[in-house]
Amino acid sequence: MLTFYFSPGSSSMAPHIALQEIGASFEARPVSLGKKETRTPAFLAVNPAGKVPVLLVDGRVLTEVAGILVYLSRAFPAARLLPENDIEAEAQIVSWMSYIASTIHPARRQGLEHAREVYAVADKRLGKNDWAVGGQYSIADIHLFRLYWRFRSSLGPEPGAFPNMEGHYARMMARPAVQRTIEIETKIGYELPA
Ligand SMILES: N[C@@H](CCC(=O)N[C@@H](CS)C(=O)NCC(=O)O)C(=O)O
Repeated sequence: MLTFYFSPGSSSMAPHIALQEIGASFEARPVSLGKKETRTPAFLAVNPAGKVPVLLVDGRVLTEVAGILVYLSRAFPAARLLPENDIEAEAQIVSWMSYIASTIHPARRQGLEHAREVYAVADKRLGKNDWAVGGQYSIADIHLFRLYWRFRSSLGPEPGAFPNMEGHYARMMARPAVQRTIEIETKIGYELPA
């Protein structure tokens, strides 16, 4: 039994996309950032870090986007969100997700110039490849997409500054799981800081 705590458009959007990709049934627990529900005693009892996403797996707590993505990809191998029997590809996925969590995620808060530098590195690393690792769609793509989706409009001014990230964004937006996630989260309503 999976229980998913999420807030529309936030970090939790990445595992939400993965849940839609694998088609797993789960109990959805929307959390309002606007009402500071991540700071309530009830939520802090679940995740002392006071952050979404949280996935309960038969009541056991799993936090952090990367951890939840790895769990979902391994628990539902038929969705092929992680390459099988390919140590190097798996390590590349961990490498991307470490960079995304530690460097891309906090970048916008550190100023526009810094964010643009960080996305330029991601753009170069992605190169002309359709997907982040080994020519196959994976959890690294989902993680990468969510942050670009969130900050894309604020990275301006020049259009075309991140051509590879833009191509990746378009490929992601074409996926039914991404469209479904956005539709569900839009209906609940975004409460993202400007
Ligand atoms: N390192 C965490 C970051 C999660 C995170 O920053 N969540 C934010 C939303 S994007 C949050 O829940 N903030 C609520 C708060 O700080 O009260 C992860 O990868 O899951």
